[in-house]
Amino acid sequence: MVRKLETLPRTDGYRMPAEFEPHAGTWMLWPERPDNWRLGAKPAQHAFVAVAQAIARGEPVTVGASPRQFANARAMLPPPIRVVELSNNDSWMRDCGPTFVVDGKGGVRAVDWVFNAWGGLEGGLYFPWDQDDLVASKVAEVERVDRYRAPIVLEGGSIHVDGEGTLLTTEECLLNPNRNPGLSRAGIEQVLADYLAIEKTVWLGPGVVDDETSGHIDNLCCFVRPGVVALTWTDDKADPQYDISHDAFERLSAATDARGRRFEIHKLHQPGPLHLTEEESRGIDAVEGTQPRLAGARLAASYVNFYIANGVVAVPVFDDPHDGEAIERIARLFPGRTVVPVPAREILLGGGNIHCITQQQPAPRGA
Ligand code: KQY
Repeated sequence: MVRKLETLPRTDGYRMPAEFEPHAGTWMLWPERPDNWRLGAKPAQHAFVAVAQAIARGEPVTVGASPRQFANARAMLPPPIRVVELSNNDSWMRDCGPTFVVDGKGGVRAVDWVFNAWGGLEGGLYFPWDQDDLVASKVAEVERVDRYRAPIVLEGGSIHVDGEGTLLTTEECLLNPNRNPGLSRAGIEQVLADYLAIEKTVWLGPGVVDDETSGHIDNLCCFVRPGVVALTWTDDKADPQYDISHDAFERLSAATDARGRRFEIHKLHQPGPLHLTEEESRGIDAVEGTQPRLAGARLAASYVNFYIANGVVAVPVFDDPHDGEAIERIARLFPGRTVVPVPAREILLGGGNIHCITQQQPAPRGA
């Protein structure tokens, strides 16, 4: 029986492991909505297949697809990738999927956050989002893991942890009134402590320019290992990203983590800036209630949105002059893993990237 638990993960001995710890597998969702993905989502579907294939080099991958798209997803994805029917409103498993926690004694459980499509009726990206909000509980059922329903709105892309008690996030997102208007900074830190066993939250300010998630941390800065982070960067003073990245650098330089370490910060120069083309914009359906995608809009492109899997790092690339340097730097940061560059512009056009469409399920630890 899969239980919905009323206790707290931390008091039950559970913590959120880091992404770079061993995985049992990766969960994804299949893109289809034509008001977010151009040309009926066909180019995005090919990009998602490439991401799934890159990750499957190192661990099992499961892709959830709606009843309408199940047969197509099954046909397009290689046989080793498991496809399960899973209703959804869109394909951002990082944000609507579960955050898994482990107890070091072989136990794995799921934290199921409230999801409101990045802001609900005040700046959210679509309505309804009811099927997305059920995804975490359905994944927990499929995996037979007990689940905690957390009392706050939170997307997985808005947090990164080092597995040793430190959490990175942004004020732009977690303090945004369209997420948890009744909760103070201290109140949010308490929930992160209770549900993920976090001892120290490190707050950065705004996220990447024009990131429609309200500045998710997973596009700005991530852990490479405890005490070591990668930060998106630009040296162009005329770019609004310049002040954002420099502010993040200063905050990180002044901070210590839960173990008292100072951060080693590695800069990854951003691509572009990249913008939506006229042709790309024309391929996206206009729908009332969904944010329009206008030609010329800046895309929130960042190499930091990579995904760390067993033996593999899947890195978004954009056919951009900065791709090569980003791949080299990330390869140096992960000496024990193969860096797999994945052409990711089609994912970026939907508003996120590789990290946003994946969710790790940790391997049971200490079993
Ligand atoms: O980047 C993400 N974590 C999600 C982006 C959602 C975009 C919805 N159109």
